[in-house]
Amino acid sequence: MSVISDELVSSYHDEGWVVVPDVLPAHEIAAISRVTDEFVERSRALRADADGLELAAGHTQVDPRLRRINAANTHHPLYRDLLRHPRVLEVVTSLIGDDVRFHHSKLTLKLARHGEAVEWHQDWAFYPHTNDSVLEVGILIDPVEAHNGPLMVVPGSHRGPIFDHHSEGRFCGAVGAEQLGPLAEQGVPMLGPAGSLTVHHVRTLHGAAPNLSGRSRRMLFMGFTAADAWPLAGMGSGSVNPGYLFGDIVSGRAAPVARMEALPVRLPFPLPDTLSLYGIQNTHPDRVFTDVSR
Ligand SMILES: O=C(O)CCC(=O)C(=O)O
Repeated sequence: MSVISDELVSSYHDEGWVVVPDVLPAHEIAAISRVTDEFVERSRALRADADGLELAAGHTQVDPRLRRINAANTHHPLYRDLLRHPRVLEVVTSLIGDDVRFHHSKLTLKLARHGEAVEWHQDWAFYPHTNDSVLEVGILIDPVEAHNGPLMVVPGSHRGPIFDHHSEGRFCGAVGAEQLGPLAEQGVPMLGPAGSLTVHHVRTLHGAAPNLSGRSRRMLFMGFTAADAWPLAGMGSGSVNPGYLFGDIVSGRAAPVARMEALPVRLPFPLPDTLSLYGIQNTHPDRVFTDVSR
């Protein structure tokens, strides 16, 4: 039986997001969970962000607050191997075709009681490509429920405009509350048991409230593009994953041509001087979420 049904494939194309249940078995999730716990243990020794490991405000040796592992695939073979996991790739190829390039990965921990919000944004604002056969997969390491800071999406927004992610001439990687208006209330949470996969389209508007519950919400995100989608400009085109222009084909074949589509594009210039999503978004004066850790 296929990992993703035809109904879910159609739903992804119509709505710009989908949750696929039962993709990874419990023993694989348990192994990912153990490795992730080891990173939290290791972070106790850190006083500041280091080597792609990002710490949240209030981090101490006693109360470690590792919030993100950037370029997770470079940090552990288990994370790396998930890029080519046959069941993950079956989902991805069903949605963007057989020829696929890996774009980036990151693990967000959203630990119990202090997991930070992520402001509403479209990934396309960070890294527009020649076409939008580009998506982000999230592996649920923990069950994601209504109260542990689920990622929310605005259905159908992948067919709409690209919002302005700037304020006062700075790229802030976030859409302000005033610009969002009622859309900020139209987010649908992507919920599911551990081992499920969330998928959102690169143009889908998404964001996440802080995790104020007693349960962590750890997710490993991986971005993939059709092999003929080439980056126009922006973040992640070299700084996050220097090899990806020339390699990282995880399914099928490399495409020596770019497929061009007439799509709305806003460029993330001037590029911010930090790669931290939280750091960039914190510069927006009109944020939607109130975050206890800020
Ligand atoms: O961790 C989350 O809830 C969202 C992360 C996200 O949207 C991003 O890093 O672009």
